[in-house]
Amino acid sequence: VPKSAAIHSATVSAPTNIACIKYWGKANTHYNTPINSSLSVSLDQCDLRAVTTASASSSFDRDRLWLNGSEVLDVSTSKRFRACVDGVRALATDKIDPNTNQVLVSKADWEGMHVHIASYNTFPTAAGLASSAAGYAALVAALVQLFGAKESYPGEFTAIARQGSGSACRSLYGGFVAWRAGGAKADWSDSIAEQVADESHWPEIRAVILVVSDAKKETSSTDGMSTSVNTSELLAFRAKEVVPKRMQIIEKAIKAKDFDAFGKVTMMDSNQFHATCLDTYPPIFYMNDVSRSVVQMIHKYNEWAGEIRAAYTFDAGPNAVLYTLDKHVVELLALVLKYYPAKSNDFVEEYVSSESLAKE
Ligand code: 2P0
Repeated sequence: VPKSAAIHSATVSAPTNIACIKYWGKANTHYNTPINSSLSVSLDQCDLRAVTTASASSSFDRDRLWLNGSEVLDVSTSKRFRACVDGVRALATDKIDPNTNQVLVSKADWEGMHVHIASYNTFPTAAGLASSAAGYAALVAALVQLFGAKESYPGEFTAIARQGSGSACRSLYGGFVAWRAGGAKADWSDSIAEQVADESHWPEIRAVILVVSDAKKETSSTDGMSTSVNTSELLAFRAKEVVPKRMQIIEKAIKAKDFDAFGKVTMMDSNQFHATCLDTYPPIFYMNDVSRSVVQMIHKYNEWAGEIRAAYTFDAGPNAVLYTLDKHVVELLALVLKYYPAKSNDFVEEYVSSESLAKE
């Protein structure tokens, strides 16, 4: 292969993440920065990932992207895609042959190449399971490897991923990850993700995902949060008065492995996020009757146990993510399977009219 036609490739995967303290609302739409900090768990032990191959060659005539095998047309003008490709390429370094120490591809060579990106999700796209988070994180991580990119300050790659999709910045790290809202700097370079504790810190924690529906959501997060920022006074109060306190509570709970405190603040923050959706005008409904029955079930379970053994959280869709500890996972799954035995909505009525859970 002549040097000019060589194709350089890197394949990387990134996990989805589920927020315990939610991001909802943009402070700056150009830099895609949030009105409040947020905190999530990266689901890096399970198969909810985006797997992305990034290739570059001077033989490519334009930038192209394939998602789950289908080409996304006109991607090269997409603002989010450009921010990621151009952002990482600006940090490219020379590719050196380790044996001869010769420069195989210089930084200037990278600048002259187009990219081809192929990405696969191992889970339903746009069903409120944070597919864009994994997707943009994998895109940035694959480009970093392809271009041998180096950060000029810690967290710079997360600031690039954030411009693809806000929540994507948190998927670049494993374990428990905070996205600091930032805003002290004019270019928002302080709006970055930081690992609060790594994936080995609290190995007993488990996430159970109840897929209530894998249909595409009706209101995109970007549109929904824009309407919320413009109309919900509760959202403004939440961002300023509530979330800063909750960030402190949850970081302390994670460091101390205090599931009771972690679970309580996670459930309260999910509820407040959905309350701000209801407070949006016109209102946005992401949770449905099945979602609400899961909330009731978890509260009954914790009441019966006399402690918090499971915590629910819901994103921009009806699916429930339950956090629990490994010692309770069998009990929790037995409960879930009892009340949600089949692909039917019949159980909702049965559950709501039933007072028997506590006895069982
Ligand atoms: C979160 N969500 O913190 C919250 C909870 C949904 C509910 O981040 O416009 O897809 O691409 O920055 O990141 C969804 O918003 O929005 C989200 P953009 P994103 O996980």
